[in-house]
Amino acid sequence: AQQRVDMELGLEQEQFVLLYQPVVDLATQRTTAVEALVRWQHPEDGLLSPYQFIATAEANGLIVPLGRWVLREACAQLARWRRETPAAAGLKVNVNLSARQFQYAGLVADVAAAIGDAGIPAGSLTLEITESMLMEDITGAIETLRALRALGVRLAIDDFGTGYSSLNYLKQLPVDIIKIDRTFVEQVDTDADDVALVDAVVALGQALRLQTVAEGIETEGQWMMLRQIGCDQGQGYLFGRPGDAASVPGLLIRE
Ligand code: G
Ligand code: G
Ligand code: MN
Ligand code: NA
Repeated sequence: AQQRVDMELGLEQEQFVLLYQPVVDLATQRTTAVEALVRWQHPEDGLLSPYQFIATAEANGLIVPLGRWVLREACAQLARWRRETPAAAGLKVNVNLSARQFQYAGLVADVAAAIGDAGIPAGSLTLEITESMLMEDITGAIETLRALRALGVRLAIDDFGTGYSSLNYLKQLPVDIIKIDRTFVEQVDTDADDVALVDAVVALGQALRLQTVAEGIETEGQWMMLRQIGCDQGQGYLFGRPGDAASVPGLLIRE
């Protein structure tokens, strides 16, 4: 209960911040997108990770206003980069949605307003959802995904491989991107089973015309293997840790 009051105050007083982690093209190492990752600069407890407050926000309902803030701030920040940095012209921004936010009836209107108010192209926003969020109510989920896609935003399945989506469902899902969970990437340079698994997911992505993104790349060896497998893009400490908004133009100019 205390965290709810704190969180409402935190939203009012703008205590939440977004960090941005680069998503790179695995062939060229160019940054194509950044994933927005929320933190709470708590007045007493310091910088809190989403693991310390997202579940509570889901439970007490504040995830909807918090998620709306994340969405609006990420879109507004992309607009700032686009105004200030010529190299940001094609940059995309990824925003994570939570389960309750995905089920919220006002989501599509919130997304439309965030894009419209920021004045960014709809195609420069990618929404990340997890398999488990989709599987709870597949018919309703497909409807929401269609409505979001009709706005022109792109959709990614996050943490792919850790949930329980059947191939039959995957085929029906109107999504654009599969993000391969980092548990499969961890040993992809040393474990033949993981190579086979990632290879199969990339082939699946190609068959369904979805882009593939590998998460959690920390070593050159993992990068090289993923490139060889044909994975399109990647994200991880090797390419960049989550950093503040001011760190992003440097990622674009580095090329
Ligand atoms: O950034 P970090 O690795 O600490 O993120 C931890 C978890 O929190 C990840 O699963 C990530 O997807 C999730 N997360 C980060 N930012 C957001 C956000 O803005 N909204 C939601 N729903 N989840 C987020
Ligand atoms: O669930 P989601 O994929 O959105 O989670 C993103 C989380 O993964 C963020 O909290 C981010 O800090 C973390 N992350 C990003 N890159 C790496 C990495 O290379 N290694 C590890 N261990 N975590 C990472
Ligand atoms: Mn994510
Ligand atoms: Na993920």
